[in-house]
Amino acid sequence: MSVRAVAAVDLGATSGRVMIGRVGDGRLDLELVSRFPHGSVERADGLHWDFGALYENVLEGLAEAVRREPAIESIGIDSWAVDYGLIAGGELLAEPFHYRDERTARGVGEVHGSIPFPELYTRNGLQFLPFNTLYQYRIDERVADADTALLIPDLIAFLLTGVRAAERTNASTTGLLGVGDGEWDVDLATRIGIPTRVLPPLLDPGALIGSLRPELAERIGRTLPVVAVGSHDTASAVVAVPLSSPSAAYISCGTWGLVGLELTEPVLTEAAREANFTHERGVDGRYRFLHNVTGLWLLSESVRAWEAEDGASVDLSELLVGASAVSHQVPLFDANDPSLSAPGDMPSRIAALIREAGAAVPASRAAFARSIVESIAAAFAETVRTASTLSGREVDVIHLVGGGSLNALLCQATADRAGLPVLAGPVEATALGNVLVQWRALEGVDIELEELRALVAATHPVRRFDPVTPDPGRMHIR
Ligand code: LFR
Repeated sequence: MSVRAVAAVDLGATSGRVMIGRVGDGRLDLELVSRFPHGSVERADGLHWDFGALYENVLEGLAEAVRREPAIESIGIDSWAVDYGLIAGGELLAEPFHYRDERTARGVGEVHGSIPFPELYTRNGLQFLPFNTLYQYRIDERVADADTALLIPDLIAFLLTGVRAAERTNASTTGLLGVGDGEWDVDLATRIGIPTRVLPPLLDPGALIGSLRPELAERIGRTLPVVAVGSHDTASAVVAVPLSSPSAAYISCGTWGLVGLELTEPVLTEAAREANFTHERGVDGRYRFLHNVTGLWLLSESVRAWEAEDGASVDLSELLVGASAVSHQVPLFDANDPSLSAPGDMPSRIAALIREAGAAVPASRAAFARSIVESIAAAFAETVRTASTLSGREVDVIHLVGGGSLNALLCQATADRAGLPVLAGPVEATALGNVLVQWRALEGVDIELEELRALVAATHPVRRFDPVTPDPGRMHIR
């Protein structure tokens, strides 16, 4: 076995990255090639992604990756879920909408009018999120003009290769895949008025999508294959969770905290529906049985508001040092309150929730940040307990991966509130998962997910946070 190199494009809600991954001979590492900020842009018809800039950054990053490492053998792309671009005659019809655009509420009403949510859940197994793609398609008039709808990683793969395909892990977040068979639910699409011609052929992670179009091969420097990975970022992240026990829970924590378990069978109970637990498709046909908790979004949006107020930058790590030093009790609020979903003045909205609950709003920014971190941790712990009850698995450890794993205050608070050890890292789980699935495809041999995870565990040591018990201060924070 020798070391092989691949390029991973990993697009989060606030920044994108291109990385070189090197795997083989016991080695698994990443080299950051480029990191670029991106986010929402307000247009006349609502909130969008600046897709043109995003795509340009991806191309530049790939060209730089090949310059640095000419031995790169393939490209894999992952991003946030649910959002899409519409194609007609090979052209992108319009800039993709951002899932935080508030227009989707109408789509929810119309879809549930045709298919009540309990029936929908038995078909697609998906938690209710107002931005699930099927609600967006329902009210997007441009769908009628489109011949294909492609989720963001599939859209980029199409622009790179000319091949239209839907990678299955991300396709499951549309709400239009059957939870049991992982195929398009054509009957469901038809009932809610989505033309089935827009649904492209499905591919599994590891499959070849196509080769770079000649003009892009020239720009990037080589003809390379684009390989399907777990193109939903959370699916890639879960590949690289070094699960240390069959009863381990995971939290993939970036903008969102995706909290749950990996299962081989769905849990389509009424209790799971009521708890709003999802069955997103994982790599190798696993189920990501999880619930979305609002994650670092609450902190990043607060920092953005404070920066606007000060007209100067606010250092998040300094803020967290201050938050860790707060020794008095801080109030908790519901991190998943829908009022916190849209971009905007986050501190005011959080303060309104705290006031509504009859508590005093923290006076300093440090105490305010502590309140946010404790509230996220409380939601994480509660969701782990629910996942355990619903699945019948006695969770014994929590793996926390992604950007949140660097936040020691959050990791400790999660351990304390869950009463379980938290194993933090790797921080770049998503890019590692992307790289590992490409590597496995290149090797062309059967390698179990567990072996991939063993390689992560051997190369990326975790940081352990044991619950500090008893912690009366924390237990009584209300
Ligand atoms: C995380 C994530 C979540 C999805 C949300 C919106 O980046 O992909 O899994 O629910 O973004 O797409």
